[in-house]
Amino acid sequence: TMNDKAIVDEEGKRMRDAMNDSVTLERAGRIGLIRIDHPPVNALAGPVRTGLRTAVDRLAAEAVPGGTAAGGLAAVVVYAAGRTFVAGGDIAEFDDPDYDITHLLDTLARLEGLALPVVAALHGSVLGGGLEIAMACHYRVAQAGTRLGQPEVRLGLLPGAGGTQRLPRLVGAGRALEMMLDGQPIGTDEALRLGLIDAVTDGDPRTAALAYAENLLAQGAGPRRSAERPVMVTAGAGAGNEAAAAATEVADFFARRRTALAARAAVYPALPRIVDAVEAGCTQGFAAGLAVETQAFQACLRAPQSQAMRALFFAEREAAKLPGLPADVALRPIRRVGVVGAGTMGGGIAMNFANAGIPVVLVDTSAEALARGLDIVRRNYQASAARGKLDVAEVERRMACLHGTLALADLGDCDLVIEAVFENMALKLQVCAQLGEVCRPGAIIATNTSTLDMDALARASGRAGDFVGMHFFSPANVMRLLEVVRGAHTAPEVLATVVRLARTIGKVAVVSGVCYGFIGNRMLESYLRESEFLLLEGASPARIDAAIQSLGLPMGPCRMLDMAGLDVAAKVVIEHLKAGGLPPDPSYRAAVQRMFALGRFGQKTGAGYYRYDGRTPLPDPEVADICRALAAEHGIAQRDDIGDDEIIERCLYPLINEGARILEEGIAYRPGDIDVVWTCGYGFPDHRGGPMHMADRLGAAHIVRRLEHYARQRGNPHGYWDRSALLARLAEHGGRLADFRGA
Ligand code: 3H9
Repeated sequence: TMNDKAIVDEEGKRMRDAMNDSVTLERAGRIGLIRIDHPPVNALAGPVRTGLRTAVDRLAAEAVPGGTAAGGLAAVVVYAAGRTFVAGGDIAEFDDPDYDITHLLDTLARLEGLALPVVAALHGSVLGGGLEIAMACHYRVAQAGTRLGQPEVRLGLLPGAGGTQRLPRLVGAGRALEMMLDGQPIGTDEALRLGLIDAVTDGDPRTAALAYAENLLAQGAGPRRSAERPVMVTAGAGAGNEAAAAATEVADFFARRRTALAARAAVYPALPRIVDAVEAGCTQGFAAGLAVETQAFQACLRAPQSQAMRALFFAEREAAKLPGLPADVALRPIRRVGVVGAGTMGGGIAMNFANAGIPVVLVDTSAEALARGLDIVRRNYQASAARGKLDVAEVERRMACLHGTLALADLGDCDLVIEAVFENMALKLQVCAQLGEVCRPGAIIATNTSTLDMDALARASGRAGDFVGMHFFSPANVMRLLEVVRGAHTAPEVLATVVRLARTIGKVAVVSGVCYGFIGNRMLESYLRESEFLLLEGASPARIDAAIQSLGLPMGPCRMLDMAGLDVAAKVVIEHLKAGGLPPDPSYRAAVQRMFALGRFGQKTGAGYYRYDGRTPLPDPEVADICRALAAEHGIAQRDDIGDDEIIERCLYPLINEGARILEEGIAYRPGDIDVVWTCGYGFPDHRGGPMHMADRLGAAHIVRRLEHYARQRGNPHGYWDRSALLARLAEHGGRLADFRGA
């Protein structure tokens, strides 16, 4: 790994010496610097790890406490080039079955073991392995605005480069556990308070760290090793309670943490392992704790949950990449946004932009509707403020971004206008035509429709090139997903602008082609179809929901529709029927339509698939009667042998099958996009990676066999069990959905 890129000054001293392309040794007087440069985020890829190792070896050889005129080094600074310090281990490498963390652990131990003070110069995102390097240094200086954390748990992992040992020794076991269990990074203010960093600088972190090191040398300060500190079990800073806690107290402390995690431990195995590693480090010392960490880290790397979560990490980032887009496409600036319709959806959409400081013009047809909409937004913000999540001044700042008006003409200076009026074709056609008139040339016009023909709306606007779908999910200010719908004529730069804007407002955008329900609701339809057939066949709502929830979804289909409103759900079915989109099957989604007819709208009317005591769903014997009557009407036999497996397979496999069709048809660009839709928009559990990832784990052959089984068992007059060509092909020839790229 060593090469000869040494730069030598007049006196023959090396000033820069490349270990490899990613790590360079520099010197500034008697201070040696390790510079990490591995774009985009300095992740700890192979070359960074080997470069670090060589650099630390070299520094060890040249270390001379106090330095010498001949060039011996007196202190070391570790810093990184580019937009951030090290953002963590290289997640892409974790799939390598030979990935081995022990060399890095050894390098960090030797870095920490240097006989010279070692100062980390931090900026950007000091995450995971990045924070672990920083903690192996003796002192830490961070640029204001730096984020520090151990987010491994979000990838189904635990810190694997000593984090479970050094973090508790720096900030106390209590806060360290919190940071590792929720994965949320902290800012420099808190890091300073906790003793995780020693100084904050507004300037260049390298310069500040050099000055800090000189200062240490002037004071005669030496190494200060995290590993040699005791673990404080009490909360608080390293400067906290120095009295050692009694053994029973310690045992109790960890037992309480374990109990609190018990419910989630089965699906997030990293959680209890974090507690194990910290406890071992606390009771048996650094080396023993590290051994527990290493073993747990390697086990988690191979666990299916982590593989799923890592795949999602990359899928979320890939979703923003638009295939076939010219590299030089110029995005349209979005400085001002218009929203038509101040209802729940419109208000929620407007909030996203106000949160990001983008001015919004909110239009409605009556002063009352407008006032009501703005009032709901204000109360929403005030509720956040009351929970301590928002500054009171920030409430006003955001409200000041919102300008209500009754005149569509006031949208003339907006760069993007989103219509969020009632889901009715005639109304939307009219609004889109008006927007085509009032919007300035070059403005983007978007519709929030979830079911209507977007291309017809685009034509109505007279500006199909400027037209795009922006399908927000309710509540629009909360849900992370934004389906961006690509119409037949949507201009590439319009699509790219909206996808980019989604990121600005904190959404994950997934592009969908035009079809009924787009990616998410189209797949949902087959899931709801089967759950309603199961109701007719005699499975209770509680039974169905429990089976689905056992997969890790927060709610089964019956609870979900009760919350969303069975009236809303039934109207969608009825409209679809009117538009000729349903199969000629009178039993198709008969349950939801009957509930609607009976005035059982769900939670809001106190009864739907369940009856409600406040918000608590209770089984309702009337529902069984209703389903029995419906089954008799439609000649469906009721059974009492419907098990969890059948419920799961019948609800999920048709959904997966529909996802495969969506790929074949080019509606979604990639399988990962579908997984992002389901995890960010529908609560599909991240530890299963989404329906397409889950399908690959089950295997296409298995799914196809089960679809064929149900086709035989249920009959297949309406093609409900027809296999998608893609799944059938994979079942026959092998291969994974994950490798599918483009029809
Ligand atoms: C870990 O550290 C385990 C250790 O304890 C033990 C082992 C050492 N690896 O998000 P962005 C790519 S586990 C590989 O769009 P941003 C990303 O895919 C890790 N690649 O930028 C994208 O690539 P592309 C713990 C990574 O500015 C590009 O960088 N660390 C990694 O919005 C830009 O990413 C984490 O979990 C990585 N670690 O946000 C941090 N990170 O351009 C994960 C990024 O080809 N990363 N990439 O699409 C993040 O949270 C964000 O990326 C970050 C920047 C906040 C850093």
